[in-house]
Amino acid sequence: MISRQNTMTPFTTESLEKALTEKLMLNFSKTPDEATDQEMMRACAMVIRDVMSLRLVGTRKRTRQEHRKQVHYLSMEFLMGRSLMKNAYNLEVLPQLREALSHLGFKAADIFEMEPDAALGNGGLGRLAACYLDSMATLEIPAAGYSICYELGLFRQKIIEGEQVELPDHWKDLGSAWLVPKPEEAQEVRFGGTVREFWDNGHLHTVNENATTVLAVPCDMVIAGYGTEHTNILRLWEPHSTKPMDMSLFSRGEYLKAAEEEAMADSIAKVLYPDDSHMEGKSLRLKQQYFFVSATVQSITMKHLATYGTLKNFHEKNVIQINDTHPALVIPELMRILIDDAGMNWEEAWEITTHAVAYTNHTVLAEALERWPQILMERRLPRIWQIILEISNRWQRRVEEYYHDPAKTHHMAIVWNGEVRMANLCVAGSMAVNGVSGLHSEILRKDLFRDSCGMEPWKFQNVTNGIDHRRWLSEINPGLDSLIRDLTGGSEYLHDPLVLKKLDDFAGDKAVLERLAEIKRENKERFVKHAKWSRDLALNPDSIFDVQAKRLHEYKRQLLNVLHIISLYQRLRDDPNAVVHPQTFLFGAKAAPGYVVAKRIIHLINSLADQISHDPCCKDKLQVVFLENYRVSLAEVLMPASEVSQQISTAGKEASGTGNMKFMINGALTVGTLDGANVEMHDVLGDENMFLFGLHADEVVAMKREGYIPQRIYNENERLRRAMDALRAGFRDGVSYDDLYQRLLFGSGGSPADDYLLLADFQSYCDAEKRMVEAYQDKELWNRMSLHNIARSGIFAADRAVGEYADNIWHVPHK
Ligand code: 26V
Repeated sequence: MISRQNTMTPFTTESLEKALTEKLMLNFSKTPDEATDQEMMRACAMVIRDVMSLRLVGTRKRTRQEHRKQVHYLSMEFLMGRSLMKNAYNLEVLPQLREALSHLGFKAADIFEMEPDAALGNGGLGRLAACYLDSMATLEIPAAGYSICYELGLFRQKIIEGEQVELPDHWKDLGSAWLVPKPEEAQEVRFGGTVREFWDNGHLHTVNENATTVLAVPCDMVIAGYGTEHTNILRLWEPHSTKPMDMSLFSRGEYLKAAEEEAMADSIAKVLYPDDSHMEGKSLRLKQQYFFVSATVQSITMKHLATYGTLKNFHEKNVIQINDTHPALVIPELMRILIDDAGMNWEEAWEITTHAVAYTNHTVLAEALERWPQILMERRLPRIWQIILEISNRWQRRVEEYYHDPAKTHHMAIVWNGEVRMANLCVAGSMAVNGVSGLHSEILRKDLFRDSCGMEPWKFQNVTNGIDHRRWLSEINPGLDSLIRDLTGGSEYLHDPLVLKKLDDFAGDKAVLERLAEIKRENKERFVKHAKWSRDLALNPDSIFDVQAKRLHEYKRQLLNVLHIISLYQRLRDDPNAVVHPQTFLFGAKAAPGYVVAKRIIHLINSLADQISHDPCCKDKLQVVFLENYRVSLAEVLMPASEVSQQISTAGKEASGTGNMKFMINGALTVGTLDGANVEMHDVLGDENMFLFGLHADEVVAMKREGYIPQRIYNENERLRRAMDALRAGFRDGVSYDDLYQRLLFGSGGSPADDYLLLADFQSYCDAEKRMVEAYQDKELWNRMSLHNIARSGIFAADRAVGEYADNIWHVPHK
């Protein structure tokens, strides 16, 4: 353990006012009176950034002087969201900033609202990376994140006539205030060309000739820890063309090459791939991966060489954590540098690589596992392909010698049938492989990687995901934060989230439970206002806020939620005078633009919302709302206002989930299956503090094995049948959802009938929802359950998760 550094508050309200005024003058030639909200937002970013930059110098110096081991976290995605409030919070100047802004005639909330989300990610995997950056800095681990500086972030979603329309997200126009370009640290990345080998002085040399070169320029985003001066960076690589612009002087060959390089540089970081569901062998995505991986490994090895003069101890001073297989090319790229540039032999290079790289798996869905066509690798990355093939051959020999079983050789193969299987490459080339929840890690050991685990069991670990509890509780839910401080005697929980457990002691304290209910009520009202202001939605704060917010994917089963709502609606139609507790079902979800079924489900939710809102029998009883453009900044107002959290994936499919944790820490109760981290939530909460339903993971497997026939359930369950029949008939907008009906009953597009077992879990789900509504009638019971949820959410803090990575995988000290 390292002792905590003393931090000095970098600003008083007065000094902050002065700094902001100066920034406005120097950068925009404006006084505070003349400046727009936008200019003020940028001035704030610059002032805060200056403090963090200064601290970065100190951190870097200490890391170098003390020869500390460094963590390099590689991810194609970092879903950062907004940074201004977060950074001010971490520097502990948020109150001063609010006050200074108010003195200068601005409203802090309006200024924060000006900042665009940096949406450089799709969903859970990208947001996890962002939360971990915060914890790594807070735990004083010398670390850096690496990714691509995409020109366009994840698309903006508009709903037009019920359907999703994707619009470009030009986040950099205003979001670049946080980026510091470092042209002097640029790296060259080579694509294509041919590999030539030659002997010199008894050594075999390999050179990549006639390659297309792209310059990678780092743009660094400074990451401040909370309550520490320790500061890290997120390094986003930006592609540039290497050739000078004077084309007229070039011979024809060079001219064409220059044009090609320019085109490549222009395209490579244009856009984040908005698909997190289906692997596609797109050449541009492979280029993106190699671009940021190669630039990163070159930059890390170069710095290591500058400090130590050798790469022989690289693995002792560096660890490279890869976020899913997307950065898997680090393995052959590091091998290339060690062999081709540093002159090592294969065995030595392999020893170093396999002691430097660690791999986290984030999905077991076959269609999302990366497999690249061999031909693409051969053409685009000829030297890397040679190295992958050699890794594959050596690995295969080891497997054959160990198992003598062709089935296992096949299962564990890296290059097979004209494809490169990236997950197997990662397992072979890493020192550690981890899943992201207990159940998921067990599935990796027993199923996806069973044979690798049989051969190298020591590699396989679990690190259950965690969330940045400072952002997802303290920063966004000030009411709850202050209750926690009152009950736990201070702000200790910010550094030690397990302190939240103390809240359990107040389970019998009516005043506390009532205060908790008031806080939720205020947050609901805040959300109602926000929805009115931003979308002109009219929500009823007296209703239960029942929320499913996550990417749209069939395995997450938004459609199961919809079927249940349809059935509630049908009951109201049958008996318009029924006394029911008013419920508002809120959905937030983006669908991958090419995922047709997911987009149909979004359309369905909107059709149903429209139907219900036009039916007088639902007034003040039932409402369905689709929240357009769900993103980090919307989640920040939604989570504190939520009462019910829908975590209803088919058991065995959701690796962990992290939204589940954000709802829990804000006091929402979960309706969920025993999947992903829900299992561990249930371990700490018990049956009495959540609403479990549905098949367990092993039962799902057994049911599929025995031949699952959804039609039987349809025929036997009248409630289900009526809800499903409504899909065929459609609603008042006249759109039929017969395609979804057919898909559930008979299968479609090559996928089997009801692949995600919605029908099998339908009744059990309805029962759980009923129990939930009953519990809601008993205010005291509900508030007590809510309190227990908050109290026991501490283990789902990212600080705990990052601490486990540091102890068990990275072997680096931390606070
Ligand atoms: C997958 C793919 C597959 C095809 C190529 C493009 C692409 C891009 C992103 C992804 C991400 C899929 C994996 C993922 O997001 N997993 C989620 O990771 C969360 C953090 O560990 C976890 O909580 C979720 O359960 C898991 O679905």
